[in-house]
Amino acid sequence: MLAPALDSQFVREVHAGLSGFGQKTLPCRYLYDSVGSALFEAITYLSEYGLTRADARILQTHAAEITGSLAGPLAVAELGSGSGIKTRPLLESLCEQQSLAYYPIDLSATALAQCERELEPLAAIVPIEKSYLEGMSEVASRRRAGEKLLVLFLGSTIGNFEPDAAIEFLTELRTLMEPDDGLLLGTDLVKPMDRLLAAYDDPAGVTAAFNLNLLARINRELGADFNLRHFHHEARYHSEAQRVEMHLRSRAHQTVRIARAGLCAEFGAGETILTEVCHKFRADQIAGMARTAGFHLDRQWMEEEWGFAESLLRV
Ligand code: AVJ
Repeated sequence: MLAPALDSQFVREVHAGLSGFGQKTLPCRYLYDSVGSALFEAITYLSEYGLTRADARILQTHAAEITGSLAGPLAVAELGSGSGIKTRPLLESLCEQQSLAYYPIDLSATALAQCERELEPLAAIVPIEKSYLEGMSEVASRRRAGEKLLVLFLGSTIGNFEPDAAIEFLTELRTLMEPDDGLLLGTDLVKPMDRLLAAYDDPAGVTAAFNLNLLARINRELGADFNLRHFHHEARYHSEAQRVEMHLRSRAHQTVRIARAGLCAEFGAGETILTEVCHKFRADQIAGMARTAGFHLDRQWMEEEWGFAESLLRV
């Protein structure tokens, strides 16, 4: 039998999220183990999920303009490095003028390694295997005097935060930046409900597999006995809150044992676990969010076909 290991953060968060009354929930960052990251990568190729391609298209089309608005010696930090493919045009446009330091920050060593392979010759790559804010403190302590910093927060990951938490996060981030530094923030825009639901519940079931893998991961890492066939993926859109929610719905009343968390979690028939929230934005809301967090909106680029905005915020 596996001994409870309540000291690990994963164990603590699974325990907190699945015990007690009220909405059960699991933090969305645990979706991205190696299986989950591969499934997310597959999602980005689905015709129903245009977000990543829209993000990449803006960076591709406007790279010179984006980097041109930050003159002088520059270092680049990226929150959530991913595969690095999207970042390539920005680094290409920057490395023409200077030798460049690039700090990808990610909790996944696999993602960092992939991103290093993808971008190797373009910059001096310093991978940082930490959470976003811890990684950013490290970047702050490593940067050279007189060097400006461009922070990339792409892919609408900011949408995974509750609105208050997003402001809090951006405010924290700003305290780790210096005057004239830039933050390039990618945000998915509000669009018709049917398109959003198709994007988060694709007919091939890739998103369903991505979501269910979270339970498989808990089985693998925490010695749990989730039967994945007893849950199903559900995407909901709340138009007032402007957010998509991903849930895992229990098909029947059941009890699941999570050995390493020392927990037997009970699920009623139809009860759900909330696994991710993805807020969508109106273009005019981004400036307000930036201002509340102590940034100002310098420039904004739109992708109209899917509906995505890239905003350059300045400290
Ligand atoms: C990686 C956070 C941008 O919210 O759209 C994709 C994650 N979840 N399909 C998003 C995701 C389901 C994605 N982000």
